[in-house]
Amino acid sequence: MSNLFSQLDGIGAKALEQIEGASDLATLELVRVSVLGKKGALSEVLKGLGSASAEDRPKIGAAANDWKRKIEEALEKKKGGLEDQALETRLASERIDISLPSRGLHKGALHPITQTTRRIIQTLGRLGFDIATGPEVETEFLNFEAVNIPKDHPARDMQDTFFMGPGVVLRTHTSAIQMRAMRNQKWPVRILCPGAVYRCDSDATHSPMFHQIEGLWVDKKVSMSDLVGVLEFFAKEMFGSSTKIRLRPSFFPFVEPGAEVDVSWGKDRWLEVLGAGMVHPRLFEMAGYPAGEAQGFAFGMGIERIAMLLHGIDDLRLMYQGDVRFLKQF
Ligand code: FA5
Repeated sequence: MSNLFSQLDGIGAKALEQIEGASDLATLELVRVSVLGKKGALSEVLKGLGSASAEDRPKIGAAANDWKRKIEEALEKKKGGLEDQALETRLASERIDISLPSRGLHKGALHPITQTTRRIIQTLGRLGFDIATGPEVETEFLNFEAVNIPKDHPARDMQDTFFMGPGVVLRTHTSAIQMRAMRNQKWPVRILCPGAVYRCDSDATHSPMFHQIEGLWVDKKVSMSDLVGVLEFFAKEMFGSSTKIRLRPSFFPFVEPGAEVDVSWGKDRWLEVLGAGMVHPRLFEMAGYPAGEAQGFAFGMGIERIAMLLHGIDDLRLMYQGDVRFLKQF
């Protein structure tokens, strides 16, 4: 009997042992090539087949095939095991902990000034006010003369003006919109005029560009007590139902009488929030309303001022710096 049988058995047994001991897929592949490859141990043995007897040859061939099948099966089985193991390891290292808090979406939000403007408009809108707007670059006439601030009037100093050219200014208050609206529409009028205004002014509570909202109510019979009623409603809606208001006599050329209006803040503090008064007859004249027939009140407030009060912001410049840490809080 040819010793090829014992050689085959030796190769086969050794291969099975190596397969069993392989610790990874690369090692396993080396074993496969060294045994079953073209120049592998099995092929080498079969090269000696010519010297075997005619009777042994088919038996050796069958034994070789037998070993080949066994080795292939062992390789397959081991490969499956190693692959499962590799997958386990990968899954363990890449595992997603779904209980961790998410990173969250970066949601945009409205700027506090926009939020405050909308809230003011919503609140007063419930009393039937419409919205009126006007240009930021305004005629000196509508910004000043038409609202009773003549050329050399000292009130012009109160609103240090940016001039754009002869007779053209950046509007210094939303009262300019009020005047435009009165000239463009018949009375009765009940409007809110929001917008940006400009003054040469800059510190923690003053900005060269800020926002105002003007209220104007003109009808046949409108009195100071209507103004107080509207402002009381506004203050309670904005700052809480126990809020009180206080009017202090003040001067604005476009109203007579005029007042500065404070809201109660905490126990015994008062904070100024707006200017107001009964529309000066001169403005009705400028608007072309029939003499002596129309009555009205107007008020104007700084929106930044209201936003600062609502949110406890102590420096108005924060609102223009675009700092996300600040803006995120609204
Ligand atoms: C006016 O501008 C009047 N037109 C308001 C008015 C309208 C009175 C209608 C009567 C009738 P004043 O200059 O006080 O008034 O400004 C009104 C508000 O704007 C102030 O109370 C303040 O809150 C705000 N304000 C004024 N200047 C600045 C500034 N530089 N920066 C930020 N807010 C300001």
